[in-house]
This record gives sequence, C-alpha cells and structure tokens, in this order.
Amino acid sequence: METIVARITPGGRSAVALIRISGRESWKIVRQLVSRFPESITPGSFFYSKILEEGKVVDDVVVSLWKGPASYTGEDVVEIGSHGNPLIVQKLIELCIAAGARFAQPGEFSQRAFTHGKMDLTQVESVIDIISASTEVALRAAHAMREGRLGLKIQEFKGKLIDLLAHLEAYIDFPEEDITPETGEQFQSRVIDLKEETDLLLKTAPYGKAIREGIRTVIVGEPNVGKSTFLNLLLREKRAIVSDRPGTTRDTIEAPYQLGGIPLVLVDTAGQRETEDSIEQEGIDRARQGMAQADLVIYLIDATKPDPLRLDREQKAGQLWVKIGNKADLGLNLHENAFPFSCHESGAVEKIERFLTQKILDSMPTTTLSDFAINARQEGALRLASENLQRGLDSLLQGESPEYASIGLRAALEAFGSVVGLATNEDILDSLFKQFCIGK
Ligand SMILES: Nc1nc2c(ncn2[C@@H]2O[C@H](COP(=O)(O)OP(=O)(O)OP(=O)(O)O)[C@@H](O)[C@H]2O)c(=O)[nH]1
Ligand SMILES: [Mg+2]
Repeated sequence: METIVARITPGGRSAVALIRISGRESWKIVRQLVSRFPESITPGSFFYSKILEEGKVVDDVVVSLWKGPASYTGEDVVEIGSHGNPLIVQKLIELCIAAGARFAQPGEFSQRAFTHGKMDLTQVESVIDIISASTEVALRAAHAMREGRLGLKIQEFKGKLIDLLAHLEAYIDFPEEDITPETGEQFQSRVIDLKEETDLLLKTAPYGKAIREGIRTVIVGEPNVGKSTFLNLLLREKRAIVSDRPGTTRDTIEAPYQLGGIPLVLVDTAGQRETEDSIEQEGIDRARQGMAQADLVIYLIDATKPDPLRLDREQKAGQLWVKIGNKADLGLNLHENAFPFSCHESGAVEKIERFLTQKILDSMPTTTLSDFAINARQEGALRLASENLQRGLDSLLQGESPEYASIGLRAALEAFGSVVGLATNEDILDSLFKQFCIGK
C-alpha cells in the first residue's frame, strides 16, 4: 500500500497544525525532511527538529512516530506538529509528496485501520460520531461504539448463527457421517432467540437517530393556546412573537435546543383554524407539513375548555405525541386527557423539561439504551438479518428441506457480517471442521 499524507487538524490558522503520514515509507520520508533524526527512538515517542528545504528552514516541528501494527492505521505512522499556518502545512505536505507519499483520500486513514483489522466498521463509524456529536449523551454512545460494544454483540450473534449453520450444513453435506441434526424444536428456539435479540438491537434505531440528528419536535395547536410562549420558555429567550391576538405566528420558526443531553430541533407553527387570509393559510399548511414530518409532536391545547381540533387523530406511526393543556392557571377542564401546565407558573420550565424528558425516555427501549444506538446503515443490515432469520425459521416450521433454511440463515449471517464488515465463509468452515472433524 502506498504511503499517504494529509493534514488532520482543521484548515486555517491555529497555534499548531498536525499532518499525518501513514505507510511503509513514512519513517523514511520524514528522515529525509528533518534536520536531525535521533539514532535511537522508540515507537510512540516524539522528538523536536527543524524541517529543511534546500538547507532553508520551513518550520520547527515536533515529530511523533509509531510502528505498525501499534498505530491508528495499523501501519508505520508519523505525525508532524508544525505551526498552524496554511503555507507551512502546504509546504510540508508537498515535501512529503516529493519524497514519495501521496495525498490521502477522505477517510483513508480510518479505512486503513479497518483493512488492517484495527477497527471493525461500527468502530470506523463511531469515529465520525465522536467527531460530530453535539451533546454529551451522543458522545457517550459514540464512545461505547468506539469501544466495540456493538461489534462484540454482532460477533456474538455471528458465533451463534455459525454454530447453527454448522449443524445444519453438516447434516446436509455429510449425511453418511451419521450426524444427528439438531433441526428440531431446540434448533428452532435458538433461531427464535437470535431473532429476538436482533430485534432488540433494532429497537435502538430511533434512539440512535435522535442523538445523531436531533429529535424534530413540532409544536402545534389552535391559535392563541401559547405555542410561541412555550417555545420561548424552553429556549429561555424571546425568539417568537407572542401576542393575545390569535393568528400571530405565520412562518414556522426553528431553533436547536437540548433536553437532558438529547438534541432537539424545536419548531413553532401557525395556529390551526379556518381562515380567509391566504398568508395565514400558507402558515397553517406549513404547520401541517411540519407535523407530518415530526418525530415528536407537542400538541398544545387550552386547558380550560374542550379541545375542538382533536389533532392527535393524525398521529403517524413512529411519532411520539405529547398533549399538554396550557393555561391551567386559568382553570382546568378535567375531561381532557392532557398534562396540565401553565407557561406562567413558577418553575414552569423545569417542570415541563422533566415531563418531556420522561416521555422521550419512556418511548425508547431503556434496557439497551445506554449501550447501543445503531445508525441507519446498521439498522438496514440488522433488519435484513432479522428478516432472513425469519425466512429460515419459516422454512423449518413448514418442514421444508434443510437446504432452504440454510439459505435464509446464511443470508442472515452475511447481513450480520456486513454490520461489522467482515467476511464470513471461512468462519463457517472453521467451526464446521472443529466440531465434526469432517475429512478425518
Ligand atoms: N394565563 C396564561 N396565558 C398564557 C399562557 N401561555 C401563553 N399565554 C398567553 O396567551 C397569549 C397567546 O400566546 P402565544 O404564545 O402568542 O400563542 P400561540 O399559540 O403562539 O398563538 P398563534 O401564534 O396565534 O397561533 C399571549 O397573550 C400569552 O401571554 C399561560 O400558561 N397562561
Ligand atoms: Mg405563535
């Protein structure tokens, strides 16, 4: 593999900038550039030097060295810390390229780490999550994935499935070996267990989406129920115009907001009512579009009277709806099944934040919550695995020949493999030989 080089700190000016060189030639390349290279240097340590071009100083730098496989990429790696001037960084990269390196593609260092078995795919993805996490909760989940917890779980699933396949395929391929196939009830229940475990992981997908992308939270209701007041209360600023005139808000108003470490995007909307005003109508239409696309809908009603709208009949699958009876300070209509609340009561913001946090947590699978938060790609692969486990199971239940069940289970195995990005066929063979000593 070619030796690659790139800047690994952001562009622009800064106190220090780092460039990374990875590949077999990396130490040799740096040796050519520095004014002095220590005779004995242990991997993982660093030294101070000048970088020279035709005898002239380009910059004074700190050089850190690692020997593969004990490095980020698994290859020999050098990092050069220079002053954070784009001209210097550009020059250093040019010198490295002139000495035999090539400019790295986006993500290529992590790709090499994956190729060299330093990380599985879930860990590669977690690197991106760690960099982009905007809340502590998201960061914690990303670190859990970086530690390989999801990867380990998938390996565990694969191990179980390989074991099942080994039984099944030994039975198919070597009937004369007199192997009793474990394809009866016990076999089926093991497939069912595995599918259930997979489905449990799949349930963490909404949580994963929430912490990565934020929960799209749309505030809807009649005019004048206090939607904009509610938005301002949570944001702790007078973001939207509030007035006692119904129909104040027209445009949707979006604002990022954090709730107990979970990122939300709050959207205030125009109140829903019949109107002749075409501009207000446009606002109402936008509100309805927003409502359809929401993950969480905060449905505000007037606590003092019955709800004339019944918007909650429009709840979509996968959406969480929270019904809040605002203005409870003015009275309470006990027939409405809504959380009594007043934007004007003391401690209002703490009270509503506690309530919303609880609602959101309740809507998510708490058992796996802190450990796993799968992303969309992982969700797709796990869904495929789950479907194929079901196919295999159906085939067994219908008493079809074991070849058919094997097709489903193999497809599931491949899908599990694609979560972590590893090939599987060798694994099956290994396990098969170990357990049955075929070819003795
Ligand atoms: N008493 C009382 N008044 C409130 C409460 N919340 C909001 N209000 C008042 O209700 C009126 C309407 O508030 P807004 O926040 O503008 O209502 P809205 O739902 O955004 O109205 P539109 O934008 O017209 O749809 C304002 O006069 C607020 O001060 C509350 O909890 N109690
Ligand atoms: Mg408003």
